[in-house]
Amino acid sequence: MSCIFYPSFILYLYAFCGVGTMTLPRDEAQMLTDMSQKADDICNMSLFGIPSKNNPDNHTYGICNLQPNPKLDEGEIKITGLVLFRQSYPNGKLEAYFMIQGFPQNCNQSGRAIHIHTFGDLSNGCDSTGGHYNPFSVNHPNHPGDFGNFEVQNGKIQQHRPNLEATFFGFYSVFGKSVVVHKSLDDLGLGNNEASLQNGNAGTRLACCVIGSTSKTTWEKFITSKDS
Ligand SMILES: [Cu+2]
Ligand SMILES: [Zn+2]
Repeated sequence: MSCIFYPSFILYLYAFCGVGTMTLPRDEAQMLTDMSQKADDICNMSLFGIPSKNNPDNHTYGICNLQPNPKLDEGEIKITGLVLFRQSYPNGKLEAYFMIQGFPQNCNQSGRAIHIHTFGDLSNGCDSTGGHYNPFSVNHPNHPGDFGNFEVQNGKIQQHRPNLEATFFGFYSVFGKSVVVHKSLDDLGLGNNEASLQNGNAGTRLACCVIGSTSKTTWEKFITSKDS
């Protein structure tokens, strides 16, 4: 249930329209379905400023344009890249392509942690993005944006991740939140200390970006048809 108004809308129908006590003809059932989807759309627009689906192919697309953390020391590596997201409305799973560059060419063995953080606030570089987005008050690595570790090859991360737990729809939408790329491996909660259960001891925030909406055209520009 993605909308806080939606349950009251359905309750209204039951209480005042007697919907729960009769079998509806197909046209009226369809009309109710359409109305509830419209209510959900209005809710998403008013709460998050985005349509539930921002493209006619029933998908919502998102983009995050990674920039180096301006708070890093002078000699630190400069990471840039794109994360492209796609999710079908209303029940599809979020998927993402990670296209990130700037790692040393000789670091093929070391993975890097990537997460969704709470705030889309880059006013103090990546340091103002807060901790991991944790709407259900659970331990790391069970946050919806805990993407885990990414293998670096030839200085780059090029990975597709389907079936992500984060979502674009409803109250827990990750639009406007941030993606952070870390310098170290994520210990996935196995570090035997408090920080491990909060952030996986993933270390310095190398790069970050705010997740915004984008078009199918942009998705197709970067993702070839064989990939999608
Ligand atoms: Cu993080
Ligand atoms: Zn986490």
